[in-house]
Amino acid sequence: MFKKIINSINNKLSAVLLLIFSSKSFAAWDDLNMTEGVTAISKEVFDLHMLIYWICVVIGILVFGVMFYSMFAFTKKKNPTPSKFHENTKVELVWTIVPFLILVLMAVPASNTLTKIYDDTEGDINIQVIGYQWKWEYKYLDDKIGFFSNLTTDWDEIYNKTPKGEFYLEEVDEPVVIPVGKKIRFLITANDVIHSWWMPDFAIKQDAIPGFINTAWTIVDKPGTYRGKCTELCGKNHGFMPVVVKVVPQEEYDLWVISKKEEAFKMAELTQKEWSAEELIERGEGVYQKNCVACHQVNGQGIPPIFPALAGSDIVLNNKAKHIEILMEGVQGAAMQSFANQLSEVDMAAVITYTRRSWGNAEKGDGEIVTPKDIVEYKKPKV
Ligand code: HEC
Ligand SMILES: [Cu+2]
Repeated sequence: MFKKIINSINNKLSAVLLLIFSSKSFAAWDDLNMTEGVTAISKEVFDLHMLIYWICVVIGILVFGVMFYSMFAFTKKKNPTPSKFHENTKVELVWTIVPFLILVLMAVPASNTLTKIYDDTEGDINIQVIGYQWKWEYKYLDDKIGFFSNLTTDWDEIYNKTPKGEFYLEEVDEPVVIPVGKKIRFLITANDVIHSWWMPDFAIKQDAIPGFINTAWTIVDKPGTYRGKCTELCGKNHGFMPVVVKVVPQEEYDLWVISKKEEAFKMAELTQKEWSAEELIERGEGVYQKNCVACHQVNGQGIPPIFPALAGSDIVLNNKAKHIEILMEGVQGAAMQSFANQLSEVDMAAVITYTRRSWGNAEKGDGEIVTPKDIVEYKKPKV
């Protein structure tokens, strides 16, 4: 019933507004408004938003109407002796009860939608979402696949050295992939500080809090790529951890799952391979760009005193063991987190080797390389 009312109010008022404002300057109306999204819930949320918006418009017109009417119709000139209706019980009852009824009227459909949003029963696919400074990790709990999703926008675009691309700050290397028409449940948490996973097209905005798991769910029927962001101020690169979800047909999803599992298998093979310094450095540069430049900068100079320079750092130059340890364990109480779970053995070895051989480090220090096998060795339990 509410839906009908909302829709009819919406249609009629929109039609009226369209007539009034059909000039070009009002064409941007849809851009200013909240997005309608692509799921049943997001559409409900949008309808609620419009219903309450129009209620506010009507109340606004009424209140300001009475106010301006009184101001102009009862000036001192026109009406020298004001009427006295102080403590008029009838008026006071009306202006208490009417707003109360309006609030209750608004609360009914709102609670209805909220109950649907907070349905946290198991999904067809359950994905754990973990916020990090400053990236997202996704773990598909049923298929046991997992990956990190890093920003891919070029740092030159960010620093205004090159023009900004179409999906500036809204593009990642690994989007979340989900099939159409299935119930996806997200279990949202964080690793370091509070983040928030926001996907406007699904009407999901859920805090990611260390030590807590918040849930959200969606069923998307329209294939496509949807973009959102972290929406909790979470530190220096808060603006650089977008959310990208690709919704694909079921068959495509199944293939993707298989390819992800194969990828993991290939990675295991790569770990066993004999790596040359050049191969490691080449791979390491990409790993560094993705995972380290946010703090240590492209040129390895860091932002002292908070983010130390890796160019010329004593650990990077001469202390291979300590270098591995810092990357694997992180530094307690500093923004330098452990990368042990974020990087494969291959990528870990590559990035360490890359930093030991870049920015003149190779010439100043021992220039020793680190291989994937060193990392595997490090991970073995010590006796
Ligand atoms: C979120 C910011 C951040 C990111 C991302 C980051 N680091 Fe760090 N890193 C730090 C901070 C802060 C320190 C200083 C820690 C301390 O207090 O000793 C540090 C220290 C280091 C050190 C020790 C340097 C020295 O001379 O003490 C190395 C080596 C290092 N980082 C390598 C890396 C590599 C390689 C990556 C990418 C895989 C990386 N870091 C990513 C913040 C970061
Ligand atoms: Cu964040």
